[in-house]
Formats: sequence, C-alpha cells, structure tokens
Amino acid sequence: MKKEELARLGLDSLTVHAGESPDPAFGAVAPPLYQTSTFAFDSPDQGAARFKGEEEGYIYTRLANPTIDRLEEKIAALEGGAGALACSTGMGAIATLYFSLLSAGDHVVATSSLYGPSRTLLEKQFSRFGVKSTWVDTADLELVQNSILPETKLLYIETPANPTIRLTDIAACAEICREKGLLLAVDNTFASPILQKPLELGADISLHSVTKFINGHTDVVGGILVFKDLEILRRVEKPWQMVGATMDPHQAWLVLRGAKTLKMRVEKAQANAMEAARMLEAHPEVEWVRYPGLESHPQHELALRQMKGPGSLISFELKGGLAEGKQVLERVKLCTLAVSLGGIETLIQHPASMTHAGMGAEARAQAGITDGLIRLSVGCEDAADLVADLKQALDSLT
Ligand code: LCS
Repeated sequence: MKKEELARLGLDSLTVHAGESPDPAFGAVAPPLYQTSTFAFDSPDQGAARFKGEEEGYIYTRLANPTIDRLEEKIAALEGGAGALACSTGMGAIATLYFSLLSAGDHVVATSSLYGPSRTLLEKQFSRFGVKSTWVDTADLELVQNSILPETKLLYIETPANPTIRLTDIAACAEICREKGLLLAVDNTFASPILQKPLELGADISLHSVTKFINGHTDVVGGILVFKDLEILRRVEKPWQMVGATMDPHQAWLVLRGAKTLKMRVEKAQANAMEAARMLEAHPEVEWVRYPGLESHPQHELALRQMKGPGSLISFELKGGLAEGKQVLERVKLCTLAVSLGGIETLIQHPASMTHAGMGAEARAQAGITDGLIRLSVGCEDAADLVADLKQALDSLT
C-alpha cells in the first residue's frame, strides 16, 4: 500500500498490513526472507551506478536488504515516522544513535532511571571520547531545563522508565528541545507504538529494543531507530552501516512475523497487568506498587494524557525488602525468573542484582532503583492464573 493510504488506517490494520505488500516475484502473501549477504549486478555499469546512488537497487545486506526494509517500513508506519533503521540489538540502536549524533565536547541530558547499559555506555565508554552526560529525573522539567549546557546536543529519555516505571512528559520535553535547539530521543520500548507515539508528541527519534514487545516471542534480539524526518535519518544512516550495527534478514523476518500480533499482545498483557497490579496493591505483604494504570501512580494523570494505556510492566517492593523479594522470585511457578520483558510469557526479575547491577549502587540510588525493587513483565497467560501464582508466592511469606 502507498504511504498516504497507510496513513489513513487504524492501528490494527497497520500492524497487519504495513510493510506487507505481496512479493513482486511470485505473489507470496507472507514476506519473503532474502537470506543473502549480497546482490548480483547485471553489468559493471549497473554496479557502479548503484554505488554512486544513481540507480535504485540492492548492493550488500549490511547496507540494505528487502526483508529488513519491510520491517523498517512497518515500524515507521506504526510510529508515524518518515523512516526507520533496523539494528542488530536494542543496544546496537542506542550505540548507533550516540555514535552518529554526538562528538567530542558534546553533552547529553538523560533520564537517570533507564535500562542500565544505555547509561553505562555513555558514562563509561563515550566519556573516553569526550562526550559528557548528566543524569536527572526527567519527570522534573525544571531539572531538565537547568541541566542543559551550551554544548548539550541531545535530550535522551526513557518513558515509562526501566525499572522504576516513572514517566517523562514527552511533549513538554519536545518544547524545551525546540527552544534550546536540541534533539529529543525517546526509548519507547516499554510502551510500544501501540500505546505511545513519541514522534507525534514532538520527539525527533523514537527507538526500541524490538527484542521486547515488537517481536514479542522471546526468540530474537533486535533494535530499531525511527525518525520524524529523513534529514536526521540521513545523518545516522552512514555511521549505522559503517559500524555494522545493522539487522540480519532472518532477524527481520522473525520480527515481521511477531509484530503482526503486536496490538493484540500488548492489549491482552495490559489487561492482565491491571489485575496483577490491583492484587499486589491490596496485598498486606506489599510495601508499594508502581503501575501507571493505578490511581496511586504519582504520574497517573500524565499516563492518561500521553499513553493509550498503562502497558504491562509493574515494579513493586515487599515490606520485607530484598530478602522477601528473593523468596517471591523463588516461589512463583507460572512467572519465569529471567531478565528481558515484553514477551508472551510473564517474566520476573531483580534489577539491582541483574539488569541494573552494572550501573553501580550510587547511580541506582540516585535513579530511585531500590535494592528491594522487583520488576514484573506481565505476559498473555490467563489473568486468573497469573494472579493466583503471584498471590500464592506472597501468601507464603506470612
Ligand atoms: N531499551 C530498553 C528500555 C531495554 O529494556 C533494553 C533491554 C534495551 C533498550 C536494550 O535492548 P537489547 O539490546 O537487549 O535488545 N532491556 C532488558 C531488560 O530489562 N532485561 O534484559 C534486557
């Protein structure tokens, strides 16, 4: 379908049809997997013309591949972006973003609570090349304003944030970036394009670990950068190709397959999460629960304004802190003790010793990631089974 036709479709239709036109070679309805590293030229002149950019066509899979193009088209359509670049992993996408847009002497303001390696990559690696960063609670817009220096080039936010489920006001951040001439990038992994569209709220780049909701089946790692306009995409495209953070066609094919059911999965997991969050909130062993769908979430109003739904990530802490948290991790039966999130199955983990261990205790404390925080990624099982599983683990503590 043409871009203008796609733009008129609803999200259900888009997840099914964007990037999915029948195969021009044989009419296959499912997208063909072009598992090839290179593409033959008809003549030396054609090869030269493709390298010069004078003729459209494929050259080499690290540069572009028809299966990967389809995934980029699908996710760009879902995000309302001008184009996308599919990456080897979520971290490949984030590293590509930093590498393409930042130079020695530049400064970044970013959300203090976010996926640990997104922070340590800038703090411990990019700092070697003279890139500086300031990590703040980006929910506090005054703090964001006050952290911007003359050399700040990028505001990097993650909302909802991993693992605190704290939100940042994307439209307000976009306004600040417009005034100050900065780029705004949003890690949209926790919401997925079904629940939140950062580009429509004024962000320049929306990115995902497609390992999570977009693929949804816990069998692929991948990432994607989606751009509001092609000018920024062009700045990122060459460095992305040159560092080789590009996706493989088989990855793209699997993700295309997973993404077709994105909306149904997100909605089912979200309905389950609401029930799990209500049970947790009512349980006497639970000290606090953070879930944007609960009225008790300090940014419940922002969630209603900015997101189509609260998603399926919950964090909570028990009255007995980490010691009791570990017992729950051991006693759940249906929930699997594993990192990652956004898959069809419910996963539970302990960020301070797992996903966010590398950040260090000081950065975790500053970001509000307490030692007793347990993160739950609710999947698509029966809500009653999930609630019963969590409840039996909690009841066993009393
Ligand atoms: N962004 C967010 C918000 C993430 O949660 C992750 C991974 C990444 C980026 C990086 O993506 P990857 O390279 O793994 O595809 N988050 C993980 C987590 O919370 N548990 O395990 C991985």
